[in-house]
Amino acid sequence: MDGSAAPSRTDPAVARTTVRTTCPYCGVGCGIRATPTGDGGLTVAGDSDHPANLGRLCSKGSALAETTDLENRLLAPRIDGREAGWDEALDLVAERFREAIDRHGPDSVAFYVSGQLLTEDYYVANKLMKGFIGSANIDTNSRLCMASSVAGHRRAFGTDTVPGLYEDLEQAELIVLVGSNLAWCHPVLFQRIAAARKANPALRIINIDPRRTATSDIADLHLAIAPGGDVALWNALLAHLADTGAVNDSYVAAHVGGFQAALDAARDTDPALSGLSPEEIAEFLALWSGTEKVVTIYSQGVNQSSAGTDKVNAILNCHLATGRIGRPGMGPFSVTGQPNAMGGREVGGLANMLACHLDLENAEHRAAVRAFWDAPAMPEAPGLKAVDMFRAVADGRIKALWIICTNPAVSMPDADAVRDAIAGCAFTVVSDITGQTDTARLADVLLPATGWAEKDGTVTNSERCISRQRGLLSAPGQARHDWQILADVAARMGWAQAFDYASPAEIFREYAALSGIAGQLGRDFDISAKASLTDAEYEGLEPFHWPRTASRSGGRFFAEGDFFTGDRRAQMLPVSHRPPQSRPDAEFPFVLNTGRVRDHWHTMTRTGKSPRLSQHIGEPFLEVHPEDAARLGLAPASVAEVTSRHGSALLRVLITDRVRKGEVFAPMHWTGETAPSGRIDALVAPQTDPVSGQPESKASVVAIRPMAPAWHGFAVSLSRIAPGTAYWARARIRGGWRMELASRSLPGDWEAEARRLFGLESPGIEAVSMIDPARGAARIAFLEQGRLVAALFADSGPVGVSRSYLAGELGQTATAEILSGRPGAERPDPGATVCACFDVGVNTILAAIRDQGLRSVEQIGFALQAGSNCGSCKPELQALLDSSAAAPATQPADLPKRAFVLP
Ligand SMILES: Nc1nc2c(c(=O)[nH]1)N[C@H]1C(S)=C(S)[C@@H](COP(=O)(O)OP(=O)(O)OC[C@H]3O[C@@H](n4cnc5c(=O)[nH]c(N)nc54)[C@H](O)[C@@H]3O)O[C@H]1N2
Ligand SMILES: Nc1nc2c(c(=O)[nH]1)N[C@H]1C(S)=C(S)[C@@H](COP(=O)(O)OP(=O)(O)OC[C@H]3O[C@@H](n4cnc5c(=O)[nH]c(N)nc54)[C@H](O)[C@@H]3O)O[C@H]1N2
Ligand code: SF4
Ligand SMILES: [Mo]
Repeated sequence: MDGSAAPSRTDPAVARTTVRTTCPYCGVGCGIRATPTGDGGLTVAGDSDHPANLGRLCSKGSALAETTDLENRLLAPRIDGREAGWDEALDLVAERFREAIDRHGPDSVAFYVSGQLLTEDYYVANKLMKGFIGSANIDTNSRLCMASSVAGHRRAFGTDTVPGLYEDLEQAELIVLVGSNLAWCHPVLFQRIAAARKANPALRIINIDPRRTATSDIADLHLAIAPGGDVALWNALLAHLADTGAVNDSYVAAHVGGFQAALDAARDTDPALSGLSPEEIAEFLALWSGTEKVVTIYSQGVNQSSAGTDKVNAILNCHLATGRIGRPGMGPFSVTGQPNAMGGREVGGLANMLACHLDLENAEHRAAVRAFWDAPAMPEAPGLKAVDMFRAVADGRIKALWIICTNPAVSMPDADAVRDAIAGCAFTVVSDITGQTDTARLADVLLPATGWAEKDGTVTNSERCISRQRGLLSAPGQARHDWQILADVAARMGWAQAFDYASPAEIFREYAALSGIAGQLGRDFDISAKASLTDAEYEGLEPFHWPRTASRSGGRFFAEGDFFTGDRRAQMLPVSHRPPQSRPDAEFPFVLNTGRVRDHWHTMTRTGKSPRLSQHIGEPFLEVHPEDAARLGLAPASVAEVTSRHGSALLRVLITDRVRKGEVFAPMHWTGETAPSGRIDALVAPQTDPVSGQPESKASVVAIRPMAPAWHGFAVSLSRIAPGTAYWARARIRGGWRMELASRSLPGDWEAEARRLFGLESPGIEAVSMIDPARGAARIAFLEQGRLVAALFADSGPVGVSRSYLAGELGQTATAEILSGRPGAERPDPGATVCACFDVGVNTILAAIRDQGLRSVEQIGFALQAGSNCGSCKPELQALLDSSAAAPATQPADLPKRAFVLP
């Protein structure tokens, strides 16, 4: 248990001036105006001058101020768990890497980095590994994220170019969202689409996703495709385009190769393999082929597949065949996940790339980069891709591993095996902002990095827009910038001169200069116009789209062809349907799909600190179709035990027809820190796409059965506890934590059990309780001088108390009705939070819809404020309106939280 107060920081040196910076979460890349409050905190608002968001922010961006305090922060280097000075830690890292390289060669070491690094950090890491250590064993979590899009772009365009711009969404007549839950994962882009639809009611929206999501709710057509069915659908489209004369013959003749082979492969594909009905397919084909201005947005439902690269090319084929690319309102649009996923691709963070979109396997490119860096060594073959890298760690080929800004013990497929591999590695270094992650806990050396509000550099968003991130709080404790840490290690390994950077501006200039050479070699990524920025100009750098050269400023690509292939033609690829690698069978009959929720970011090291963001969904869950649930004997809000060939998990059951029969969905966010039995990647198979090496995170096979615990529980506590029950999940609330529990054994003495759980052995803490041993139920509140310090509600089935009421009572003088677990009759129960910004609960919204006759999201905003700030909850508000209209008997929309808020 850990009840100690977080250290605080004051920043008297920082004037309270507003700083323009960029959101550190998703690839939309929203501009933010942040203002230090002088006491170590800050306030944030959307930057109305930033082209990505024009002032909008989503719930996560809006709540950034709740994530920058020093609770959980790593403030000093650690060696084997003890605090150490920087010199000792850096000497040790350099020595152990040098030793491994001398004894076993450069390929015995590896870096695993992240699309959340700034471009300058990333550039230095890549330069150190590829140019100086002389290995290509640097890979990044973008392998789990964007690798299939990168590979698909390179096969079709000759380079990794996103052709279009966000403004295409406003100009399109049809937007197709493939494997993208944009409403929750790129909320500001989703809001731009919602606004575009308002301005142009003719705009049509199609969503292709096996699940019905918040994004599907805006769609005119939701196609619940079979997992991995995408190539079959897009091949059907290509054949239809050819059959109906919709091919742009002159564009194809002038700029595209491979048309006939691609068409032949398409005609050979059975459209039924998409899992869609002939009527659904026909509607899609007619809309797509009949609408010139079409943008196809795609994301992880496409990339995270063992056929990911083929899915990407199947989509690109249709845009190339129609010439619908690089012109206003049309084009394929791969949206990036992380804030600098795109920048990482540009600096060559992947094991098979060099910097500035130059190719590692191209001798001319290699020689150019080597000369520019004056590099002593340069690998000629690609390094290990993420899944293979951790296999090499497991079998001892990698002797020294440096993990920076990512949490692979949680986020890699086969996560238990990855965790064991890291634990068993001869020498592991982890750079993070916190030491409290599943990965950091395994490090031999832990290095404290500065975080978002403290560091300076650039990021590139989904539309090739490069923006500045600017520090506005001082570095806490001894934390240092990632680029500095890397450069310091490089210097200690003997390369001081090549890594003698004084500032991110200096790194950026070097990078921009290298991009000029890339431009001369015929690459797309050229920002050489920025190579001689002064420090002051870098400080004031406005967001800009690449390329930036003497002759070109931003804009779209490929309207006039001019691809980056040898003959300047795009390539259409012959692709065929391949189902996911694991097929359900008698032992593992269900397909497990995984993804994200609205208010959490990956492994929650930041969003998990925010009470606001932790209220929307407080625990890991499993979406199960009602017929499957009935067959499996899974009750609503019970706990399911899910197993695969690789591991197991316990998850809260959410019964919903939003998933297809035989398929289940679970979020990726929970970890050893927040719900140890909810680590979903423990179940995910480490199978990959043969071209991109990207793991198939969306289609593993699993078995499911009820957990049947001895008791279920809900608890609130002022101090942070790890209950140790078979199932537990912990979420931040104001002033403390709330927990969901399930245990396999019934305690002999409930009060003693609860005291142990909360660490409240002191007799000075009074317990009031209601215990029903026959039913296996107990309600116990602990009071210190009348103030509620903790409470446990246990029952034989899922516990029906008001979570929001109990969370609000924590730390307050306890009232008589505290053991009832809900507010007295005079105070209505707001229910689970829907609007995080104004903390408006589902019951409040439903009551207002019913009692005030509200008909629209705007009316709800007017009446309750809900949805009127960031707007991220608007799809859920609409769903509540729809469900109220359909079933006036207060049966709300089937949102995950409904499983946890029992009537
Ligand atoms: N709130 C929030 N936003 C985020 C993030 C976050 O952690 N939280 N992370 C960011 C990052 S790094 C990324 S990469 C993006 C990811 O953004 P998205 O890709 O939009 O999000 P996911 O939920 O991973 O997956 C999208 C959808 O793919 C569907 N899908 C699964 N299998 C298939 C299939 O075979 N075909 C099709 N067509 N669809 C399928 C899933 O049902 C799911 O709804 O989000 C970014 N934004
Ligand atoms: N099953 C399943 N698994 C998935 C996915 C899925 O859809 N399903 N999605 C995959 C995708 S697309 C992605 S992108 C990955 C994401 O997975 P991860 O990258 O592992 O997740 P994060 O929680 O974002 O990890 C970032 C880490 O960096 C730390 N950090 C934050 N800022 C800084 C900084 O400035 N410097 C340093 N050094 N550290 C910092 C954070 O504290 C955190 O520990 O997950 C992948 N895994
Ligand atoms: S959409 Fe939200 S998470 Fe993404 S960049 Fe904008 S504010 Fe940040
Ligand atoms: Mo991602």
